[in-house]
Amino acid sequence: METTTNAPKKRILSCIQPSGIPTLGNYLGALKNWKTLADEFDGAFAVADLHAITVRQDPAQFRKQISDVLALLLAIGLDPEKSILFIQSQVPAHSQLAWILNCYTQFGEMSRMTQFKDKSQSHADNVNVGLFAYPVLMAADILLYQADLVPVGADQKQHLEIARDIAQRFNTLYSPTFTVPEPYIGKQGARVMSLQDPLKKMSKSDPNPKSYISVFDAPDVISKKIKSAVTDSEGSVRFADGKEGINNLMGIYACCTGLTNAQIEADFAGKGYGDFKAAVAEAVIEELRPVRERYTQYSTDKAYLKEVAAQGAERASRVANRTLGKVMKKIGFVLP
Ligand code: AQP
Repeated sequence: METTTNAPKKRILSCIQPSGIPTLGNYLGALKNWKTLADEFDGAFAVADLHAITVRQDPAQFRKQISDVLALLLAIGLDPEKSILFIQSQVPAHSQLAWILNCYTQFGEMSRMTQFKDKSQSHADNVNVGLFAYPVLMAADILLYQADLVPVGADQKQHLEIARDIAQRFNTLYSPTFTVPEPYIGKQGARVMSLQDPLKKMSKSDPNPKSYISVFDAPDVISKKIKSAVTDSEGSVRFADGKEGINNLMGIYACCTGLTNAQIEADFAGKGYGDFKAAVAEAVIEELRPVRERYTQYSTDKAYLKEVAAQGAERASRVANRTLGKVMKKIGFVLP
């Protein structure tokens, strides 16, 4: 007789900061795969606005960015009936658990975080405690939902390690409370580099807008930015050390077209960078076109966005509060 297993799907949690308009880097490196993840797993996807205030944000712009990123999650095809889509600050359990976990995290282990070292250099005028404690808030995000899996890029690996250490520490001190999350290494997303300095990753908070393509950039803006991308003086389209600008454009082109580097090199043999950049621009425009069109629909429907956020916050709170309640009880807090 055939047996069927009804094992529950694993939970996966992924967040994006509304610290600017998401870039082609965020899209190719993360967002493009979220729809597939949502189909395969029990997905929770958050607009991580609490994380974004580690850097100063203009209030009016910040409000718009939060709502735009929520509209973008819908535009990439996430279904709010199926996945939990929410805005982090609308679920108070994140801040509550983060404070508690701060008291179970050592200053020494946090001091080793390389992202803190990097970010405190790039924001030397505002090295706040939040920037330092950022990985603990990220641990709270993950542990509240008992996430089995967290998609992580190279720059977030250290932070996931901390989340695992905190979970194991708490489970050992009290009793099993948190699922210890595993990194999810899925289909390799591209690591997209800055168009102006290809040794740096493309970032939405880069002060130079020519360094990134935003997912909402109009086609002519995309063309202009790619045209002015830094390359080299060799003039041949090939992937090689020392050709970081071209390597980056080849990576972007490969991600949008599905071609391999060898195929790209063959297609552009004997052609100059002008032709190649035009082809890259065309591929990026076509890749982002449907996302931009759907985003335009969702972002103007404020009532719907509000409803999605409210429903998401309610579903997220139900899960998060269950975990928070357990934690508080184990520590010895007097629950209401
Ligand atoms: N350049 C990139 N290439 C590939 N993936 C990238 N991601 C970010 N930049 C690139 C991935 O996007 C997801 C969401 O990132 P985030 O908004 O949470 O934070 P981030 O990594 O700090 O992104 P930014 O754009 O660089 O933001 P700012 O400028 O505010 O620091 C993550 O999965 C990330 O790996």
